[in-house]
Amino acid sequence: MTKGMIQPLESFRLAQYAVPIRCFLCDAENTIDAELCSHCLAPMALAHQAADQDIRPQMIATVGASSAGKTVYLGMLMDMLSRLPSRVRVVTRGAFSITLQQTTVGALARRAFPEKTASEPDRWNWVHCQLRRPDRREPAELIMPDMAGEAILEEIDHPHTYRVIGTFLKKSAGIIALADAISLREGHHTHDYFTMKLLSYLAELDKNPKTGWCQRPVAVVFTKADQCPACVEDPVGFARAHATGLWQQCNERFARHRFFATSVVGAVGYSRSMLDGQIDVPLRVEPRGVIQPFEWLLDEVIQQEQSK
Ligand SMILES: Nc1nc2c(ncn2[C@@H]2O[C@H](COP(=O)(O)OP(=O)(O)OP(=O)(O)O)[C@@H](O)[C@H]2O)c(=O)[nH]1
Ligand SMILES: [Mg+2]
Ligand SMILES: [Zn+2]
Repeated sequence: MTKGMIQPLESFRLAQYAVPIRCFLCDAENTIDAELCSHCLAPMALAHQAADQDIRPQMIATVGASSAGKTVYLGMLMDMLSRLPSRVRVVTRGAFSITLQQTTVGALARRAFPEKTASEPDRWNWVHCQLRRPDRREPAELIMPDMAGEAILEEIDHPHTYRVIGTFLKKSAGIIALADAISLREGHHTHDYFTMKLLSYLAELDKNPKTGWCQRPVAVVFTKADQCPACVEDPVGFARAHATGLWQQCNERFARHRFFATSVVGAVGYSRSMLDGQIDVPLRVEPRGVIQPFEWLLDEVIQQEQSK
């Protein structure tokens, strides 16, 4: 026998679905309880958080081929920024903004590198934070995702495959382009070609001579500098010698660019596993040149914003 019961309809709840929430990135309309944008898969939390702020967040893209070191760099950057209150005070927006830092630092503490980022945008970590610096009155509000290198390449080669990447790159105020210094020094050009493709893509994406990519700041960062001291001593000379195409493209197309070198670990050992073959083991966490590219880019972005 089925027991009779009263089920309230609560049809007033439907009213809130009549008011759409626009995605912060692509402006598509979504329902109030959507976690990810149905059009581009960006987290809808960004739209909710941005709606509560007076300052419009700036977007900064960290890009590079797969294994360039994006996850390790971004995770360490956020960790360092959160520990330097005399230089900058960071307030993260939303609990999800801490996951990247937590995953990276957690892995390094276990003497491992974080896992390769999944290609699916719904599995990426996004950071939304506010930065206050003692020398600046106005805080900066930033959004930075940790995208997968393979997905970025796919979008560059076949635009609109990953709408979230295309839209994000179009709207970004500046870019940190990472390239693996060890691989460049050894004459492998994957990272050189990737960055050249990316810069060509950006230059075509927004050609406006005043607000387009030709005027936006580009920080080219050589990663894994612990294994490549030459790129620390002279990053421009290293670019000219080992990434000539990239160096030329920066000089010809991007008025505001600078070369940097960075490393997160001090030394790397190797172990062998039956399943994965050779595995890199970080022996010492010894960050160098992590904050400088970011600080330069932030200053440039703020300057650009003020000149509008
Ligand atoms: N020697 C050295 N190796 C590093 C450093 N940072 C990263 N690596 C190596 O580079 C690998 C890739 O780093 P990730 O940060 O995962 O690379 P990614 O750019 O996020 O790659 P995708 O997620 O595939 O796009 C790591 O597993 C390490 O082996 C560093 O500072 N020094
Ligand atoms: Mg990654
Ligand atoms: Zn969207």
